[in-house]
This record gives sequence, structure tokens and C-alpha cells, in this order.
Amino acid sequence: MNNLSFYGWNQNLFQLKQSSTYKHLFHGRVAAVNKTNYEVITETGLLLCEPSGNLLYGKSLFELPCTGDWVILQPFDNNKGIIVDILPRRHTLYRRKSGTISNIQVIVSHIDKAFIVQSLDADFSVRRTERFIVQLLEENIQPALILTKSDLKYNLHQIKESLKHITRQTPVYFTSILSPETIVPVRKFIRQGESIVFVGSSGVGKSSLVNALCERTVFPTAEISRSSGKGRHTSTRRAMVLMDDGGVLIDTPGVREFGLASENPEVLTDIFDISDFVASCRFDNCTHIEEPGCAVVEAVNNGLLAPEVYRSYLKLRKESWYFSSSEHEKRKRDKSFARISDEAKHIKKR
Ligand SMILES: Nc1nc2c(ncn2[C@@H]2O[C@H](COP(=O)(O)OP(=O)(O)O)[C@@H](O)[C@H]2O)c(=O)[nH]1
Ligand SMILES: [Mg+2]
Ligand SMILES: [Zn+2]
Repeated sequence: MNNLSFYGWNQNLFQLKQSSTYKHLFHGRVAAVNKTNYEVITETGLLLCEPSGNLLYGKSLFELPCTGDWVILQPFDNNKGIIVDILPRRHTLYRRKSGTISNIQVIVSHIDKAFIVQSLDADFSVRRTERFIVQLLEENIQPALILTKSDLKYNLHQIKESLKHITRQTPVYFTSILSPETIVPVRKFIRQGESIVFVGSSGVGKSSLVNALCERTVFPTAEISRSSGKGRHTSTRRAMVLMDDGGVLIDTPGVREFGLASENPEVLTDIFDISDFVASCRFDNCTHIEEPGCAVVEAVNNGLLAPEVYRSYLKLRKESWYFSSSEHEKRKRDKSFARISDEAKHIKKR
């Protein structure tokens, strides 16, 4: 018997289930999405499920079950089931399909925290981190940045300096699977019943970190190569494991970067920690590009705000605007987009 509360089942989900036509059937959580079926964890064990015809033909691709979804199902045979309904999603990680303006793809659902995993030796990128944070906060998922392979060479000062603006809402952990004491604070950050998704490029050590947190091998990892200590890349399919202390860990295979699917460009000022500057702009509707009395541009010119942080803010805001505006609004705004594209020309060369 599985106790589904360890997997995050709670009173809220129970209430959501009561609004379904199928409330009298079993429920379970999608642990993995395979090519031809879904693995669903239920009270009586893991079932291999297929969606009902109604679900399959009545929904868009991104509405079909994803890892982390809570579903209602009809079991049959010993270990099979038909998924007949999906509980409404909360705290869902989406991304925009590359090459499209607004087509979204669902990655994982019912998530409390996300570990943005980057390796200190080669993979570290503040810009990618910012992008993840914006998307996560869009759905109220708490981000944390996990910098792995701290046993290898890296420039601590440079990394800390570049992260200054995001550490207010995002805790940062330095880990090495060779030093178990670096894993302890990360484990403490995970509460019972919470679902944690791991995102990041392949090879950065996500599977290794999951194994270290669980203190056993739950995912295959590439061997550490003895000469460089860096190891080769491996990829696993998306999968969910339960920690002994009750956290649900969800590994994603190499989600390296996201197109933003964000509809709230306003949150960006918080994420980039520029709200105080924004509050001092002369005009309430300042776009922080070329208005007189713009405190944001002034902060860049005075060296209080790093130009690359400012540029990143404008870039993500533009992406978020594109995503959230309708075709009609887009045409109206084309003018200001054109302006933003020469964003940097108002910043004095430093
Ligand atoms: N030196 C070092 N290597 C690590 C560390 N964590 C993972 N690795 C190696 O990096 C490679 C990729 O790890 P893996 O967990 O498979 O990465 P994933 O693709 O993100 O799941 C493997 O060879 C690991 O042994 C670490 O803390 N230090
Ligand atoms: Mg892996
Ligand atoms: Zn301004």
C-alpha cells in the first residue's frame, strides 16, 4: 500500500476531486510519461495507464497528463488502468515551444520547489537562471539554485558577484557528491509531501544529486571519469522518486533552457531586484528605456545596476510581452518593441 500523502495528496486535491464526474473512482499521480503509456502511482501500486478516448481527443496536447499530474482512473487487469480525468493543475511548469510565439508545452505539475541545477565547472549561467526563475515564479513555484561539482575549479568571487541580484528570492547551494555535508542543507530545504523538480542541462549532476539526497542509487548516472573528474553525459527519462523523509523528487531529462511562457511582466522588477529604482522613476508609466528621469537607466549609468542585468531584464520583459499580448495588441506595440531593440544605446559606454 502506498500512502499517497507522501506523494503530496492533500485536502485541497481531495476537494478538487469532488468536482469531477468520476469522483467515485481511484486517483493517482503520474510518475512518468512513456511513449505509449503513463506510469501512475496509486494506493495499491504502480499502474500502466492509457488515457480514455474522451481525454485523448477532447484536449490539446499540453492538456494531456504530464508528470506530476493527479488523475482519476479506472483500473483493470492487475496493473493497468484507463485515465478518465485530470484534476485541475496547480503550480505547473510550462515552457514556450522553441520557434513559436505562444505555443506552450507542459513539463511538470503540482510542484512546490524547483532546483535549477548548474555545474560550477562549465555550465553556470546567470542569464539562464534568471529565465528559469521568471517562469517558476509565474506559477508560484519556489526556485533554488544548486551549483554542483564544487570539488572542481571555479571562481567563487565572480559567481557570487553575478548572483547578487537574485539571491533575495532564490537560495543558492554549493554541492559536491564527493562531500556529503554539502548535501545536508539541500535535504533540509525539502519538506515532507513537497514536490521538487530538477531542471538543468544534461550532465550537470541532477541524477547524482537525487541519488545523494536519497542516499541510494535511484537513477543511473554517468561514471566519474578518472582523468578529468567531470564525467560523461547520460540522460534518463523523466521520473519521480520518493525520499525516505517524504519529499517527491522529479528529474527532468536535460531541460536546458526555456522559452518564457509568462504573462506577468510586472513581476520582473522584483526578480531583477530593481523595484526600488522603479519606484523613483519620474513617470509612473515609465518603461525604463529612454524616459527623462528614469531611475533605472540612471542606476545603470551610475554603476548601481549592472548593464548585463538591465539588458537581461529588458529581454525577458520583451519575451513576456510577446507571449502575453494578443495579435492585435502586438501590432499596436510594435513601435515600442522596435525601440527596445536598441535598448543599450542609452547607456553610456563604461
Ligand atoms: N566531480 C564531480 N562530478 C559530479 C558531481 N555530480 C555529478 N558528477 C558527474 O557528472 C556526470 C553527470 O552526472 P549526472 O548525475 O548523470 O547528470 P545529469 O545528466 O544532470 O543527471 C557524472 O559523471 C557524475 O558522476 C560532483 O559533485 N562532482
Ligand atoms: Mg540524469
Ligand atoms: Zn524608469
